[in-house]
Amino acid sequence: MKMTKLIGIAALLFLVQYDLLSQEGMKLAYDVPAKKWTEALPIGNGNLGAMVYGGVEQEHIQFNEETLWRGQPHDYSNKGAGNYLAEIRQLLTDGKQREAQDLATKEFMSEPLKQIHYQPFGDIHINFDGHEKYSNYSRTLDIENAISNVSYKVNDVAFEREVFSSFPDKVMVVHLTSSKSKALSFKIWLDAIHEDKQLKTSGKSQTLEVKIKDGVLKGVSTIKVDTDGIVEVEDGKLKIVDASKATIYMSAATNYINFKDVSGNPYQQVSETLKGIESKKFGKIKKRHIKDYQSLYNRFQLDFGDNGKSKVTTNKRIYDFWKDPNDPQLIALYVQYARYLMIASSRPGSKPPTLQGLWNDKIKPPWFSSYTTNINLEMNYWPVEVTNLSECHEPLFDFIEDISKTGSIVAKEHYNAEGWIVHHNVDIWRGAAPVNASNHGIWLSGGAWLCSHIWEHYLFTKDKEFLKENYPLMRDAALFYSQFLYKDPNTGYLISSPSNSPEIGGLVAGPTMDHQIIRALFKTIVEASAILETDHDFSEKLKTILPQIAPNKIGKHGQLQEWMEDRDDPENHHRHVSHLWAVYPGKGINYEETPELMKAAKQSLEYRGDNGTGWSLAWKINFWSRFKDGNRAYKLLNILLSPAEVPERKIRGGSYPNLFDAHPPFQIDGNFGGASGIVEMLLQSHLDKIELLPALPDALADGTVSGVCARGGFELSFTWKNSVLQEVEVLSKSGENCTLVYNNKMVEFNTKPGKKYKFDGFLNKQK
Ligand code: FUC
Repeated sequence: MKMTKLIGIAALLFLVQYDLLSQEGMKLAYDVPAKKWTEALPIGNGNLGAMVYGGVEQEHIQFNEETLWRGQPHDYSNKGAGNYLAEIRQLLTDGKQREAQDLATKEFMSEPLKQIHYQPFGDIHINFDGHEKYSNYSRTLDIENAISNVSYKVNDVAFEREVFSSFPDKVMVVHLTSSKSKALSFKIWLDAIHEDKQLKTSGKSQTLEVKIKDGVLKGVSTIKVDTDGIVEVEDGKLKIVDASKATIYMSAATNYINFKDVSGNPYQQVSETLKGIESKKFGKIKKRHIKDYQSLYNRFQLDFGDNGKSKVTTNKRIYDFWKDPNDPQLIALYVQYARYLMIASSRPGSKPPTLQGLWNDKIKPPWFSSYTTNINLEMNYWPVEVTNLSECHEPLFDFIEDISKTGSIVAKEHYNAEGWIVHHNVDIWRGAAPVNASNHGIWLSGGAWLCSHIWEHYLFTKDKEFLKENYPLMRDAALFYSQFLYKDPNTGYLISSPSNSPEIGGLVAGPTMDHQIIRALFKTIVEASAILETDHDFSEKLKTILPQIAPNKIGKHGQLQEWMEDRDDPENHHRHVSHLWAVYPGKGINYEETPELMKAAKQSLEYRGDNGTGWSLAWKINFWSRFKDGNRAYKLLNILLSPAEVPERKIRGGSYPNLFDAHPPFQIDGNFGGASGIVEMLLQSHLDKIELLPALPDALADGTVSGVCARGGFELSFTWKNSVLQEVEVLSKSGENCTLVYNNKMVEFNTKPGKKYKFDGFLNKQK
């Protein structure tokens, strides 16, 4: 009898948990239309993205297609640069940094020196005459369904708008309805801020063609209206009258095929895409969109509870969070929003998200809206494996493959080496040579860092086929470094020279970061070649090189040295914290194997301070989580989730009203890095075991997470209350041995693929 009662209570608790997990309120919500771009709401299908303003009389939807850039196929390498490598190194060895930098500026940089910009594509404008007086306005981004909604009333008629970008059907969709028949009338047209543009309007569709200044790319986009009303053409615009519903489908394409080929036919692509949906009704397209989106989104759920603030508009929540960081649902929303942005900007077959993701409205966007590899591009992908979006990692692997080709030319021309290398910036033409200026452009660990993503994907999925397929990319990167590393005449160690510690201290010999990353790559090759039973000799060679690489060192301030020399300035609050790479995302410095270095790394982070640009704050959240200081990590989260545009705050970094990360200006990396830092508070698996709640902040004392992934091919669900673990379930996907750790308790067990294992809060096995 008693037993049945207990089971009943357990079932009830289970249901309560599931109620908690239903994720109501996973929405960004506003009670006014967007005035600025950073108030508008992003949608995307990996390739076609837009920002929806939600205006009442005038709707504005600014859109992008990811392959519209300036420039043309171009190899940025500088033929003969390698002839100066030895001299630059010698000048650095002799302490003549200025001369080394000058010579490198003159002879070693890419041709041309600068890369090119990602471009906005166009704008959809919709005018609704007579809607100037309205009530009941609401604007949301529903991130459970990936739909942006607008609703309001004019007199007694309710108007609704849904906007989404469909991955399965490759179109953007705007669906408009009125509650009263024939009450919906509007004008719709395309436009663009490009000088060279043309419009053609006929029947129920309009086509925009844009040609990019300073480049060979052109873009074509078509809107097509499906409505129960009447469609006319007036003043070059489509005019819809007497409708109760209307759906606008939009397709866009360019002539870009790949970084060497621009022979595509965008007219044909656009018309084929629109033909593909001709026989489908809006309802079906919406259903397919939601199903596709949720097949990724629903895999991971996170609940920290809801103290009622989820009912407040998102812009106000951000403001309130600054003053009182007590809004646990906002933290869960932040993580899910990052996953939403990832699904919207990185799908198989698409390009990786740029510095601004898929979204850019400027002809000259900040930092070209390209790919910066000395932190930003990699940070974009930090949450992807752990939050169960493994497939979204694919565009980065395609990117690595491209860059290994251009990078092999650079390896040869600049370093007389085999293999491949990429420096700190890459554009759509896959430039791999050092750009901009020698003091920060010549940075050497880009290739190795990118390769760590291949390895991480393998560790999370245990997909041996994937490893086999991508191993040559990692091996060729390692081959480059095995030939590039240089025996420092001053210390006898192998060092990376010339290079820099990202954006601090100029061109130098032997920045700590490079050595950490190169060491990690070599260790990966040793492990991967053993798993794949290949490349024995190369692996043996790397084993002999590894101990010769300059080690991490502790300096006179108790800090981890950023350079070979003990010259760190404790007053330097620079945004980059590159020498802590081995703490996160690397694992070479950790409490178990290298406690002294961990202490020094923590000291370095203390010196750097708590402020920073958006991505810098996000990185620090991950660091403090690895240092197992959840409350400190939460303090950084408080800064990241505070309003970016309140002058009296006097702090850079924060969030815009649409929850986009502010560098400032907008840069998407902080959204992704912030999300990964939050998950890192709950679970860490970098040391061959799964540690639960390793850095739980007091502010997140109660919660449930499900579908969170760990290295070794595991998926976990667990619950905690009053900061104490209650129960855990582990799904083994590949049958590896599993080690769980919580609060100084450890349990090890064998697993079978597809089986689940349950434990109570003391890690006692449950049936
Ligand atoms: C690096 C950073 C900047 C910015 C830029 C895109 O150069 O130092 O802060 O994020 O990338």
